[in-house]
Amino acid sequence: NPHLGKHVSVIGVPMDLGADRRGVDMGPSAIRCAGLEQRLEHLGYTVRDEGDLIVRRAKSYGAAPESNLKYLYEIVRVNSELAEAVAGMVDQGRFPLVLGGDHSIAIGTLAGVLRRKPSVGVIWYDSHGDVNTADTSPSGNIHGMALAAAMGYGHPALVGIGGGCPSVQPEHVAIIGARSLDPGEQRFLKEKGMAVYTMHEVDKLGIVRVMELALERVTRGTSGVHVSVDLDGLDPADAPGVGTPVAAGISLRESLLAMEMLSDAGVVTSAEFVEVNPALDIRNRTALAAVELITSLFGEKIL
Ligand code: B3U
Ligand code: MN
Ligand code: MN
Repeated sequence: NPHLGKHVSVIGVPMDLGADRRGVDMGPSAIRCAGLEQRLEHLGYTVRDEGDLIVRRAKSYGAAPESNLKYLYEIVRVNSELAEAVAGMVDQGRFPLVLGGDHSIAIGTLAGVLRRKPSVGVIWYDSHGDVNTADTSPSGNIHGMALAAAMGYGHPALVGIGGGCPSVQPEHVAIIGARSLDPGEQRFLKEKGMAVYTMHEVDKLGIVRVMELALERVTRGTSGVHVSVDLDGLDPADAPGVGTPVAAGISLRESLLAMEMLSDAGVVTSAEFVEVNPALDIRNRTALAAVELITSLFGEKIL
């Protein structure tokens, strides 16, 4: 195994404020319960579980009276801690593997990564675009704004997470699996000329061609690639335990192949797996799918 001896740091972020729906805070626990650490160790990695960050999940925390953003300040506080933790892992030469929690934690993960790798590429595997801002969001839920914030757009408190770190550049991003985009998001994605591989492209070109194109996009002019997997990118038949399931998604088989192609490319430097909601799941199926995706991303081969 070419990965033998490599060091992985796992950190859980039991965040549900960005989705404003309970249950997704149990995601890190469910993914650990599905055997993550043992599976990675079996692949030859040295795994350090850094535990979970603390999320103060009381209604009274983190309200932002002057904006429509739900729980803004607590989300900013946790993401700032996450950014510190992730930057520290990169400094120590450890691979940051972040377990969500809702997708708002990508702001902190990317802020931490960007501080050390200012030109990182991003694979955003999701049924949504997550490029709303306070002005376009239909819900006020910050998990639908995470990619925009990481790119420097949105509320200054979100954009400022990580203390003035660089932003993700639009040409360094590939969104894969999109099938639910709000009008403001459609405008944003067109305006910025972003690479969006919707289900139309996945079905028409096939996942292999889509991943080739996406890899080309995220590796040109970048150093390293961050892989952000929202489990709702998968079809709800394979990943039922998510807060906002969207029908007609990417199958688990296609998704495993996508992860294997990312692994084979040898460019991935950090990853996160988010939106697993055990309260909505069927016998931990979605967390088990997440673990299969992770081991594929980390180079597992059947033969
Ligand atoms: N685009 C909608 C819905 C949504 C985004 N991400 C999730 N749901 N998981 C919004 O609220 O921004
Ligand atoms: Mn998402
Ligand atoms: Mn999503």
